[in-house]
Amino acid sequence: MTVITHAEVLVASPGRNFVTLRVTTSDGVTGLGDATLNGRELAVASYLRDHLVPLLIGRDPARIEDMWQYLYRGAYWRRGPVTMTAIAAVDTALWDIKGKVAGLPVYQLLGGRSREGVMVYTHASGPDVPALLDDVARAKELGYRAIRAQTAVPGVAGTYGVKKNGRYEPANASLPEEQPWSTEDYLRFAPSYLAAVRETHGFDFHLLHDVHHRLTPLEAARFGRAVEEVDLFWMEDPTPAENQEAFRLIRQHTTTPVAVGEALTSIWDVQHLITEQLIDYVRMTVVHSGGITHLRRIFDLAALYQVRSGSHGASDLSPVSQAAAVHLDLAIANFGIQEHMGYPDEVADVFHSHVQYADGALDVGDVPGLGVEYDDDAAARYPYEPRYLPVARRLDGSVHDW
Ligand code: CS2
Ligand code: MG
Repeated sequence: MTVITHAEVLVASPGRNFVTLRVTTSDGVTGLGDATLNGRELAVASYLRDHLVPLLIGRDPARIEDMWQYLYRGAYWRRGPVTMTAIAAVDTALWDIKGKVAGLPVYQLLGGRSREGVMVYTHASGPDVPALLDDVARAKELGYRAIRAQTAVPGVAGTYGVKKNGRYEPANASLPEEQPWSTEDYLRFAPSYLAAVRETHGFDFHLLHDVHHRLTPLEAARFGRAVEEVDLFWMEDPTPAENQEAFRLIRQHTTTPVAVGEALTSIWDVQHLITEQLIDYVRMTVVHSGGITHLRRIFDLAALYQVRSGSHGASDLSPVSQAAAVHLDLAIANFGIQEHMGYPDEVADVFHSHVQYADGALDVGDVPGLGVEYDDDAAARYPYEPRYLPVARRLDGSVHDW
């Protein structure tokens, strides 16, 4: 019988930190899984190295569902980003192995293509409205059919989602940067710049906006109403998702579609959001939600309620996650949209991926497995460096949700 003979936890920082699990079988087949948890990378590396890798050795790599149940139920302690990211890494690596053994791309194992390519949204941003409008023009020229628009709130230094020197990388400091926040200023300003995007660039593309957990339920309801005329594809994470009742209140006041999920990790975290139809898009990822196996289960539940997928695809999800997401997006019936933020240039030195962008969509080739290889020699040139996400403080100095 083929068994898992070893599993390595690879930590590298090509422009930003990534944790990768590589599982090897007795037949010499390897599979990759992303295990990156932005700003808490080494916690997952330890969970894998110290607790999961010893459990993998000698097990059958073909039993993906059983492995998921074994690692999830076997931990006794349930859910949470560290556990679910570690399980995701194992799960994704086993799908990669299964594809390579079968000689098929992973999307074929998931039921085959439901579509030609995966519609993506990219980020447009700028320090002020004219710069944002130019960036939207740039994205349109690149063929994107869906664009997320963010700009800095005047007087609020360091607003999330805005590029610096041509790139947006939120985990930018060796200790968390503290950024000011003013909900009042944001609420006054944001609807007007989204309207400016429509005035300048029209309605022939999907416009998205990330609220990044900043509002109270009533503020989010007001915001959703204020932007109804700009026809948002979605408003993302309008409130922190721990309080799920909030979305019922938002729904009562606005028809602006709602997307939630990047900080959630399991089907139980979104169960009521989905079954009570409080959201329109479930925005979880392979890496933080227990892998392909578990995210497929979430998307299938969502399909029963006409909730569509909208996978998180920020630069802190490695190209292994990105490839896994695209395979899943290609296969599921209720695909909505996939985020495509892009990576620092160095990332391609370490991860050789077959995911390709063309005409507003991502696709994978017909390479068996996920279609990503890891370059150890290149990775050795990029050692881990501590990097943290920022922390937000209101103008009176108290901590806010970042
Ligand atoms: C953002 C992310 O892509 C998004 O929608 O919310 O950039 C998020 O801030 C990071 O993934 C956090 O690690
Ligand atoms: Mg977001």
